[in-house]
Amino acid sequence: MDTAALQGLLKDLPLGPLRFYDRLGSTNDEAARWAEAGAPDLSLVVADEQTAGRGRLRRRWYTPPGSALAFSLVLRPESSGSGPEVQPILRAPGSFPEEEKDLSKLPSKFLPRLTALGALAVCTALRESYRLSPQIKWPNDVLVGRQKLAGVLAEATWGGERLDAVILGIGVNVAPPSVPPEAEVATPATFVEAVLGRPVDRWNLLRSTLAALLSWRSRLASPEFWQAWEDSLAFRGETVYLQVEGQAPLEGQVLGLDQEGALRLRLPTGEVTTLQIGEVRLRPVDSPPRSTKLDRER
Ligand code: BT5
Repeated sequence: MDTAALQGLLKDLPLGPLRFYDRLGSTNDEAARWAEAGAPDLSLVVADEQTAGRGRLRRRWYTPPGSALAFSLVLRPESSGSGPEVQPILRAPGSFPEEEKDLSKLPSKFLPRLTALGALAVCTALRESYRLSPQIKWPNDVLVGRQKLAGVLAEATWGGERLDAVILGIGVNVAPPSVPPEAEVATPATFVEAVLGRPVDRWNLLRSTLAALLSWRSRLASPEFWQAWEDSLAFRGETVYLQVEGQAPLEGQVLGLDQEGALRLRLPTGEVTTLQIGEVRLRPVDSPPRSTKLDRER
C-alpha cells in the first residue's frame, strides 16, 4: 500500500487529504502534528506499522506490520472565528442544547461521543461487511465474542482556550500477528480473521469503516446515534469490576448510558452512579485483574 493507491481506494469518500506511512510512531501523534500545521477537517493518517501506538492513559497499543489497521482522522470544529465560540464539532442536523455549544469548556461532553463514533464505525463495518456481532466495551473497545478486536482513542488539541481539533484514532486487529501475546493484554484479544475463519482485505475494511464513520458523523446528535451506541453496549445487566485511576476497584451492574454517554451503574449499595470517560477501566467479574507487560513497559 502507498498514499496514491489508498487515495484511489478511498476516492469515493468525502475525506480530506491522506498520508500513508509504512512505519510511524503513532498515527494520533502524526495527525496532531498535521492538524497543528493546518490539516483540514477529515484529513487521514494511516500506518501499516506503529512503533509507539498509544491507548488511553499512556498505555501501549500494539500494531506490528502487515496485519492491522491503524489510522487517525483530524476532526475540526466548525469554528465561527476566534475565542471560545466553538461550534459543535458535530456537523449534525439536530443541534445540541445551548449549554453544550461551548465545547471548549466541556470536553467531557463531546469526547465520549466522538470515541463512540469511532467504535460504532468499526461495529457497523464489521456487521455490514462480515455479519459479525460486535459490541462496545465502554468507553472505547470493540469486542467480538467478549474479546477485544479494536480500540479507539479520541484526543483534543487546543489552541489556548480554543478547541482546535479532535484526533480520532482507531486500531483494528485483522490478521494473526496483530494480536499481542496473551500475557501482555488486560482484555483477551482477537482479530477479524480469527472470528471470520477466512482472510480479510484490510484496506476494504478500512474503506467500509471510514464510510460508516462519515455516515454516523452526520447523525452524531441524533437519537438514532445514541440508540445505536446504547444497543451496542457490552456487559449490559452484568456485574463488572471498575478500576478508577488511583482508587480501589469498584463493582457495579452496567445499566446503560446517560444522555451524554457516561456509563450508568448500580453499585452494590443500590446507589446508581455515572462514570465519565477517561477515568475508568472496566472488566467482567469472571476475568481476573492483570498487570500487563505492555502497561509495565510505559
Ligand atoms: C485503546 O486503549 O484501546 C485505544 C487504542 C487506540 C489505538 C489507535 S491505533 C491508531 C491510533 N494511533 C495511536 O497511537 N493510537 C490509536 P486502551 O483502552 O487504553 O487499551 C490499551 C490496552 O489494550 C493495552 O494496555 C493492552 O492491554 C491492550 N492492547 C494493546 N494492543 C492491543 C491490540 N493490538 N489488541 C488488543 N489489545 C491490545
